[in-house]
Amino acid sequence: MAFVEFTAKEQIGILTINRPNALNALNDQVIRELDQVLDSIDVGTIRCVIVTGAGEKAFVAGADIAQMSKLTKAEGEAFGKLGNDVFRKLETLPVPTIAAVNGFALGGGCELCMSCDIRLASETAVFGQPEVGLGITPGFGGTQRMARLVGMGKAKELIYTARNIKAPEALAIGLVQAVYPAAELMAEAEKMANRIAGNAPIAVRACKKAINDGMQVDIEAGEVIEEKLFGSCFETQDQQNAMTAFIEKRKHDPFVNA
Ligand code: DAK
Repeated sequence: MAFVEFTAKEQIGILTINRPNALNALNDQVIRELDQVLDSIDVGTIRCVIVTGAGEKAFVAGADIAQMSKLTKAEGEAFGKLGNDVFRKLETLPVPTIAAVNGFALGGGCELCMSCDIRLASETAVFGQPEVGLGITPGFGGTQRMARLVGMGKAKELIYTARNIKAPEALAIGLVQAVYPAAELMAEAEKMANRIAGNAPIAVRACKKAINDGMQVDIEAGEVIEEKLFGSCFETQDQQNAMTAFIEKRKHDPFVNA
């Protein structure tokens, strides 16, 4: 792959958007490669994926403006659908995802990190949806996910004004969960990923599905989703292993993802 790298570090996957000369901007090739990499992730082995950008300046500085500038209406819709489908695939990847936001996360870059479960930022990170300053709307789910993450009023303020925000403000509004010095970001992301990977993988995946699916429905329907997933855990070796170990006052055996 030219622009998207995936490396496995035991049970952790690190997915890097690797187009640093264009600040990792998303052209259609990058998005198609991202799609292929997501399809190739073996969730039997990989228990958490970290998404980051190559270089020291940017996570992803947006959709590729040079490529977008020439699109027709039909091509624009097709580009939006391509991005939306791939970002939705990322959002619904069975295993948890952590965005390690190491610099500019603008437009499609902000939308990419919002498609991950958890966002950790470097002190140098900058977030924003600058689209209305370019004569377009956010097109890869920004109008939908921003409002869900930070509330409708703050999302509207940021999207209508096209104002960029730095990491401390992103933390204050709940767009990111933690901010670290740039040199420590990946180590902290890996620490969190390893902690997640140490928990029962089927239960972790069920929690992700319960939260994601539950957010789309009313609370009663959400509770039914939770009940079904909760019940399904009682067919797993990992539940037997952990609860038996608790009762026998010993440490459980490593989880086997079964
Ligand atoms: N696209 C293409 N190239 C980009 C880019 C981008 N988004 N961002 C940066 N680059 C390129 C620059 O052109 C430059 O290339 P060369 O001139 O060296 O060849 C290189 O990366 C380095 O950038 P700068 O020289 O500009 O670096 P600076 O440090 O001076 O500035 C910056 C960094 C992040 C402030 C600046 O690059 C910048 O403002 N970039 C654009 C940020 C932006 O506006 N991003 C949002 C793009 S809009 C939709 C689908 C998708 C979307 C919308 C609708 N539908 C189909 C409905 C999404 C839209 C967006 O993401």
